[in-house]
This record gives sequence, structure tokens and C-alpha cells, in this order.
Amino acid sequence: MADRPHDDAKLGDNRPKLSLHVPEPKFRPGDAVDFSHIQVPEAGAQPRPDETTKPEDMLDFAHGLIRVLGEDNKAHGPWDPKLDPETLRTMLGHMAMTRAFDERMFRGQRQGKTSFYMKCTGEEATSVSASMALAADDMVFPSYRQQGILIQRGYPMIEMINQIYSNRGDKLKGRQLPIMYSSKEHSFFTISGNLATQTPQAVGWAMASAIKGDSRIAATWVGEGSTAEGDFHSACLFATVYNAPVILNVVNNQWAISSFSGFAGAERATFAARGVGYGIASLRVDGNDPLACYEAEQWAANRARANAGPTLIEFFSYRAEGHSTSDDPSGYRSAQERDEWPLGDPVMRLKNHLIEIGEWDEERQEKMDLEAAEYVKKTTKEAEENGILGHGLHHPFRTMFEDVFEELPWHLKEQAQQAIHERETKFPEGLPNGGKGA
Ligand SMILES: Cc1ncc(C[n+]2csc(CCOP(=O)(O)OP(=O)(O)O)c2C)c(N)n1
Repeated sequence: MADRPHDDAKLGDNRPKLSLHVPEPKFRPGDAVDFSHIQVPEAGAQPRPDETTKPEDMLDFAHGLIRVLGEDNKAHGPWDPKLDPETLRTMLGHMAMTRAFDERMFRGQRQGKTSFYMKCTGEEATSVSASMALAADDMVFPSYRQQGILIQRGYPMIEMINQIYSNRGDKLKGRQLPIMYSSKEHSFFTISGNLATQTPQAVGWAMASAIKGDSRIAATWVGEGSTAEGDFHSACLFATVYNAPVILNVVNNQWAISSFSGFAGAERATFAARGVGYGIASLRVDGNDPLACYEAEQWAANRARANAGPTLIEFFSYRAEGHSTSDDPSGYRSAQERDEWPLGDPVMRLKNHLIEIGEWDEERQEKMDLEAAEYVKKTTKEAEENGILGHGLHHPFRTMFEDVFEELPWHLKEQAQQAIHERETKFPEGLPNGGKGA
């Protein structure tokens, strides 16, 4: 108190009282939803600047919304990637497969076959379409919601399911929480549970590629909630300082579990605008428009390959389902939000576009959906032969001590022997559920 200019509380009473702003989402459970405050520009309205344009000449792109597919289901404007119908059907197929996979894995969790699962429903374009614009050996650093990249890159689905079941076929030997995939062969970086850590790692990988004079680029995906992490700042700063050939994809699906995007700063600025202060070219894109997602990623990839620098892309989308199998969104948001979402559903939009241009029909769509569901079912059955949660078919117990370090140190050798001995003493006939002790 002694250091304050006035001890007398009455002095300064004419100043306005300070007040704290605590963000509050517009709609809570039971509320009627009105998304009319969201600005949705006409498809095709945005120009497409050259990939080497200076970031300061691109400020409008951080605040607008790049859109290609219009209400008329036609492709408009300079961001139309003009993909041939075969490629469009492939894109639709990968998105439909991702959705079918999510459906079955979610049910598998409810049936107790796995402990955990996370869907990406409504966000399929942000992974599938975006990764289609990259080369197969460009390195991706995803979050846990880009399973569409693995499907698009042809990663065997049985490996995904083995990992989800932590069974004896699991390439990660049951060490990782379900869905935290890793595939070096598919240039898909090991997923970590710690949010945003992959973003500076992606930048570092891109820097290494540039140091070596390689031609591969890196791309990372992160949720809008995760951009609040300090690591995201580090990623942006290193990317811009070293002109790293990297794409920072921010999937703004409006929610971080039960926290709406306002808590990550959405009330003050777009997430694309976050790149502006770093001098990073930034695009804000309709994340439910598969063609816009593809072309924005292509633009950023061209930019990185031309040594013209990093790009930050905000995919404006909506998390249509719960955060995970452990979440019930009816506890914190209005059930109407999904239906009212002004940008629609990415799978439906691409399907309707293909029908509009005479390259698809409802019958073929039905057949494709059925085939996708059948394929996932068949692959699930195959994976189940390697074991499901709690059935005892998993990697040998001792393997949990391996790979902590490159070489097994003496103290871990001792711990492994002790653990195996204790198990054999306790369960001389093997584990009660039929699993092997060691
Ligand atoms: C460093 C860290 N903090 C908190 C968590 C717990 N957590 C897991 S997912 C999540 C929400 C992330 O939301 P967002 O980044 O928007 O991605 P989304 O789940 O919507 O795809 C949180 C807080 C975590 N895994 N790591």
C-alpha cells in the first residue's frame, strides 16, 4: 500500500472500474442456434495470388475465407484446382472410408474392444484433401484427428486397428494409447498425446530438409485450441526466421473438448491472423470445402518448394461429434449446432459436386458407402484374430522395457527380470485371461 500514490481510497473513485472478460460460447445445451454472425463469402470471390507473394501483401487472406464449392454445387473462381473426375472420386472415396472407419471403431470402443477412440467426423476434408496435395514422401506431423492422412496414403487399415486394439499385431507393441499411430514408411510422424509438440518438430524437420538440400517439405496439423500452447509460438517463430519449407495447418473445429474457440482467442482475431505477426503467409479456408482445402495446401506446398517460405492455413470447420469416446458434448453445447453449421458437410458437398458435373449418382454413392463399411468390417475381423482389449493376445510382457533407450541399460534389465519373475510366481499357470506371463 505504501508504494501506491494515494492511500485514500476515495481518490480515483471517478475512474471506471476494471472488469475482466471471460469468454462465453453463444449457445449452450437447449439453446436455439443462429450462426448468422458467421461471414460466409461467395464461393470463388477470393483472388489467388502468386505463391511467392510477400506475406504483407496477403493480409486479406488471413481474414477472409477461401471457398470454391458454391451453394449450386459448382466449382468457382481461381482457387478451383480443376481436378479430373477420377481424382475427385478418389478423394470422395478416401473421405467416405475415413468416416466408415470412424463409425466402426467408435462402436468397437462401446463394445469394449478398445479403451478409447476419436472420430474426425465433419473434418475429413482437412486431412484427406489437404494431404492429397502433398507428395507421398513429404513428412506430416499430425495431431490425433488426421486419420484421413493414413487412409489417403494407403497405410494398411489392419495396422491401424491392431494399434487401436493394442494386440499382438500392434506395430507399437501396445505402448501407445489407441489412435496414436506412427509410420515411418508413410512419412507419418509418431503422434504424441502432448498437444502442439509436433509443430516445432515439423519446423525442425523442414529446416533439416533445407540444410541437406533435399526437396521434401513438412506439414503439421494442430487444433485451434492447441495453438494456445507455447510450442505453437516457437513453431511460428522458427518457421519464419529460417524460412522453413513447412505448412502449419490449424484445424479450427470451434471446440477444444468443452472449451469453445473463444478461449483460444477466436473472439479477437482469426487463427490465420496469428501468422501475420510472424510474417508468415496465412490463408483462411472453408475447411468443409474439399476443393478449397486441396488447393490451399497445394498453394502452400508450391510456396515451400520454391523456397518462398512457410504458410499458415486455418481450416474453418466444425467438430461434428464428441471430442472422444470419453466425451459427451450434450453437456456443454447445443445439439442444434451440427445441423445449423453454415458450411455443411464435406462429404456431402463433394458428392453433390460430382453429381452436379454428371460424374456421380446416388446409386454409386450408396454402393461406395456399402463397400467401405464392408471393407472396414472385414479388416476389423482380421485384426481381431490378433486380439482385442483384455483378451490376453498382446506383445510379450518383457517388450515394455525395450526401446526406452537405444540399448537396454543394466537397471532396466534388472527391472525386467524382476517383473517377469514376480509374474511367474503369482501366475505359475500363465495369466488368468490366457495371456502369457512373459
Ligand atoms: C499439453 C496438453 N494439455 C492438455 C491436454 C489435454 N487435451 C487433450 S485434447 C485437448 C483439446 C485440444 O483441442 P484442439 O487443439 O482444439 O483440437 P481438437 O481436439 O478439437 O481436434 C486437450 C485439452 C493434452 N493432451 N496435452
